[in-house]
Amino acid sequence: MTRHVVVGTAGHIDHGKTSLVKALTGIDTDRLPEEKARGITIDLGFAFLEEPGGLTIEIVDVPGHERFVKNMLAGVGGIDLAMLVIAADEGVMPQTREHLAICSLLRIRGGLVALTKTDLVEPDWLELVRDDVATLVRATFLQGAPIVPVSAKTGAGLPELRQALRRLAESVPERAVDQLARLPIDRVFTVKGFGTVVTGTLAAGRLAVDDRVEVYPKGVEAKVRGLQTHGHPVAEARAGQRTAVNLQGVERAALERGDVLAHAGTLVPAVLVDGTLELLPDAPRGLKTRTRVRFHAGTSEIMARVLLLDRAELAPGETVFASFRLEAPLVALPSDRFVVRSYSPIVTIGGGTLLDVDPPRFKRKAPALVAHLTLLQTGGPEVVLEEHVRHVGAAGVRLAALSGRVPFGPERLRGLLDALVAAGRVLVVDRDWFLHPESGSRLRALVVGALAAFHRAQLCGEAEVHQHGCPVRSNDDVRRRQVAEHEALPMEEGQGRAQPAIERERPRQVRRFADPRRTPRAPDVVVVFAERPARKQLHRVPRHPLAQPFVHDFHDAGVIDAPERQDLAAKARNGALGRKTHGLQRHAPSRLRMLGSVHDPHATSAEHPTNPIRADALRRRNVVDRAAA
Ligand SMILES: Nc1nc2c(ncn2[C@@H]2O[C@H](COP(=O)(O)OP(=O)(O)OP(=O)(O)O)[C@@H](O)[C@H]2O)c(=O)[nH]1
Ligand SMILES: [Mg+2]
Repeated sequence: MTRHVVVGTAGHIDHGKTSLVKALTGIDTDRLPEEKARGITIDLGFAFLEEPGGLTIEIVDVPGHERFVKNMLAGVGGIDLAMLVIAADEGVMPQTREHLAICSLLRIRGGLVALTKTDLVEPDWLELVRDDVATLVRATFLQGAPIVPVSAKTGAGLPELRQALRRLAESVPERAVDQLARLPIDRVFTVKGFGTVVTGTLAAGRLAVDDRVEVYPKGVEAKVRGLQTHGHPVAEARAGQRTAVNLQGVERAALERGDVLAHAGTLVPAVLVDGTLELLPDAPRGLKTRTRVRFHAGTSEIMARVLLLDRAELAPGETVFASFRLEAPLVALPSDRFVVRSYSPIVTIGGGTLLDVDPPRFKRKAPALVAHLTLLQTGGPEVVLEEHVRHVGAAGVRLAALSGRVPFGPERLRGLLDALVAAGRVLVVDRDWFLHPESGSRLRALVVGALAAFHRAQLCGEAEVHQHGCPVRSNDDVRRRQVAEHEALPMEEGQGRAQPAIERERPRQVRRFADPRRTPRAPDVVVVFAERPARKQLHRVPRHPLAQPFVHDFHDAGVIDAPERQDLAAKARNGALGRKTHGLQRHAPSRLRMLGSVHDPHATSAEHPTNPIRADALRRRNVVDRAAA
């Protein structure tokens, strides 16, 4: 059995972190010529210790200089344990505190303090510093942790330090390999004859040679040509391992630190994330809503605006729910920790836990959002999952979209979904498309309403119909009969899903939910009508399976699901698609008409800025909303 535990150094500049790592492992982690010349660490360095019993202690050496805290953050994002290095002659200094605060915010589970340079001080001075350190770490994750006096120069205390590290490492629970594989990239370079190589600590899951991978958020796909750990080729890398990945089919220039390597199509880049936010008790001032901050998660640093959900200002020491509007896409999963630094001066002010990544857009002040986040924060896995499905409303959610938004791996997700479906708490629309039962019944009523209104309008006069560009029906009797039958028909039990009776006259509601001019937000479902020549086209359009009964009744109406279009919109936002492929634009408007769009009144998602079906666009394309006409 092999195990990998990652230890990160932390501490003020020149306190002897790099020297200590070298004394422990024999590896000089300062690689850059500039680091050698200046005698300081600028960027991350990596070393390792091999212990008996298959335990490998991976060490990430970070810079102590206050200007390079950004690099330090990229290094400690993936560590299990912290080794806080404090020089005995200088004692506690500013970055000692800042690094300790960062490790606390990241919820590093444990570690130790190495009191270095003991060769420079008298024993009674050492005792004073020891007391100081004990005070410093009181009420932090290092309270009661070993404080080990060492000297990198004389080697005194090194065996004790190594033993303490091993003991701590053995107590670290193993990382989950059944979760989505994720490698936050910390270095990118090229190797002659091999091409592009990225390195990082594999945060979760496993990665194997020949895997199809994707570099997020850029959406660059590649193949794993080779894997190395500690300079040795391996067939598979597991969570916790320092891993170098040789990628086939991607240019070095396309990648950078902060990107995330994972299997293709598994993660969701987000420009909006929700979570908890705690402001450090010693933050210089309160944090006002809409303040611009630096948001650090994994190896990435992204500018963001904080939106406090239930107040205008957060006082030091307080914790709230907050949203972050990011200026570049973030690739993270719920339950990831993050750190927030102020824009200027650049100091660490707080951090928190992600609860929802890429959430459906809410009316921002809705208390529903706080209730939703509370559920995500406190609920068990089943509750969290049901909440995600319920929360998207009538649009439903695809498995692929879910897997990037929940903190459990794909197999667990499948199992939980199966259990929820069996318990009737989630409906399967399609094999991998899910809907909450509450939304299901609302949706059915709304679609029936929109279609019934349309067909009623069809009967009200050929002239008007013609004027609005709808096809003239040759056989009114047939239509009338169809409509009458449809309206009289109590819906049958279809494939295990209860069908409610048809909604009768609800003109106001139909108008409200079907008129895109009044509801600029993206519809949850679009009801379309296909002229005969477009029938084939309609079949190629993803159609909402819940619409099947109506399609059978009317032969010519179908329902396009909005999630498909929103996926496309999301891709377009990330530059992966041209504008032309946006939803309905692909289909000749003269052949495929939108006759209604259905908004779920209970869904809390608010206006969708990338909604491709805007009222003016509809008018320009002469697509008439018949249900509203
Ligand atoms: N006497 C003595 N000097 C030490 C010891 N450890 C480190 N030093 C010296 O302290 C200086 C700084 O050591 P580094 O290991 O580079 O310190 P660092 O914490 O890595 O510094 P940054 O990475 O720049 O934050 C060097 O000149 C080392 O030789 C020690 O145990 N005893
Ligand atoms: Mg150093």
